[in-house]
Amino acid sequence: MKHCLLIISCFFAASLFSQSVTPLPPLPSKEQLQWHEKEFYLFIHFGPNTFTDREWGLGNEDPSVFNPTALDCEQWARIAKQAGAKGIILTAKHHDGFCLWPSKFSTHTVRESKWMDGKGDVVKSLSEACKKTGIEMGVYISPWDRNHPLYGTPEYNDVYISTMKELLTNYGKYFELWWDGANGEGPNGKKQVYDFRRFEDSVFKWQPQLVVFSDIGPSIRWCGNEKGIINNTNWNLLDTAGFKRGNGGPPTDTLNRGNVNGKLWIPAEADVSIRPGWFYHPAEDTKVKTAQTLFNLYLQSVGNGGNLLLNVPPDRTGQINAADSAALVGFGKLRADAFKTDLLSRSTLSTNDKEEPALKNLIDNNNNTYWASSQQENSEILIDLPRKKQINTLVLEEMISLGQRVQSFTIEFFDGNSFQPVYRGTTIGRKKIATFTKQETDKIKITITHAKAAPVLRGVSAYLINTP
Ligand code: FUL
Repeated sequence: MKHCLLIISCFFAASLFSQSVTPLPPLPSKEQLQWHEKEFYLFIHFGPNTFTDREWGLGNEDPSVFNPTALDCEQWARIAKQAGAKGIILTAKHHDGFCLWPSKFSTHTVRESKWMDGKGDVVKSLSEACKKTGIEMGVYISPWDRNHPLYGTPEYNDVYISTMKELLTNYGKYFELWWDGANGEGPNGKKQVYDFRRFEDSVFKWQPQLVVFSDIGPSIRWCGNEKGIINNTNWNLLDTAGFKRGNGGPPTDTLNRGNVNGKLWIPAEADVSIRPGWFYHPAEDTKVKTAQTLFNLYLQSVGNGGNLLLNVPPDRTGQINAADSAALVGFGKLRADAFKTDLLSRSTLSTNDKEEPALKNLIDNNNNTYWASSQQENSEILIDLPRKKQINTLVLEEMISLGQRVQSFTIEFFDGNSFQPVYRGTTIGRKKIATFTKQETDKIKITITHAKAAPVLRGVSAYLINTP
């Protein structure tokens, strides 16, 4: 028995560690790797704009306009969980400066509102709800503040740091901090010169595990549009030298694709709203994106190796509207159904490279195991299915902890006589969901035609998904 256990553990150790690979920098941090695995989470835009029907509040709104009649953060968290979202990022402070917690550094907060007689705290309620539901929380803290009297002066940078400290040291850990690039005028008509270097040093001091979003990172980047679409070619790498957040940022096309030889690991996040606006507007109740539209956005964001940040703005009751929650839950079900049955299980794998036992790691459903090719170009993976299957989707994953490598690949299906191309792709990264016209086959050939270094993949799977 002891002998048997030893053999089993050697076997696992062998498949886990048999191939030693030299990492190809730049590499993701531990926190970035954890972030990549989240794939999809919600954005919540909520505040005075919810009640005034605006997108950008002016900052001079009477705080009493903020008065949700039945705020229920547990409902947000429950729906998020049901839809398979891994967390919620809340606009704790949007451009109007209104703080959804009773900040000591502002006089424009929930404390000054009529909601719960000024005793409420949305940040606290959401952090409790997320803990209870088992999802993570993040915060959006707008640097642009149209209310604060010091905005536009060097002192405002201190105020902004104190505000962030208050949020980051009183409510537990967040997975993500969101810095918006917008930089308009404050109440005194002046724009702020932000001290982002100090902001960065400060936030990592209080919460070292944070991933920080802005147009150019430091941890994750904007994908260059607010449509939820990341380019088919998507490098997790970016060059930021000489660029600023907001107007001084890299071209949006660069943000959408990354830089093939970028010096820093700064992957793309796709932010998009389930409605036309970011905040709730009653007139948009009939314009909520359908579950199928959301699924297509998932294919174009997560399926291109990035993450999807989907905004779902609560209505004036303080709850997610029925139309939005139905679409969200439908979206969750579409994903679960689409990727339930991997059609490659029990297949036999071979390669034109060395006949590696590690090849089976590609279909072992284990994110920690991988197969490393020894050749940089034209590495082939041949998959023999036990019988013919109809397939219209292949999911490929690189072992990104060792760097992003693949530059181009093809997928071919055997039609009885020869292999015929069904898909030509460029990058893979953390995940590539390659979709194509449904075809039947029992042999698939994947060729990694070009890579920056010999490719290292952690998974391949195949599906027949419902397409509209
Ligand atoms: C933009 C903001 O100006 C919008 O109001 C919204 O918050 C969006 C997510 O980011 O830059």
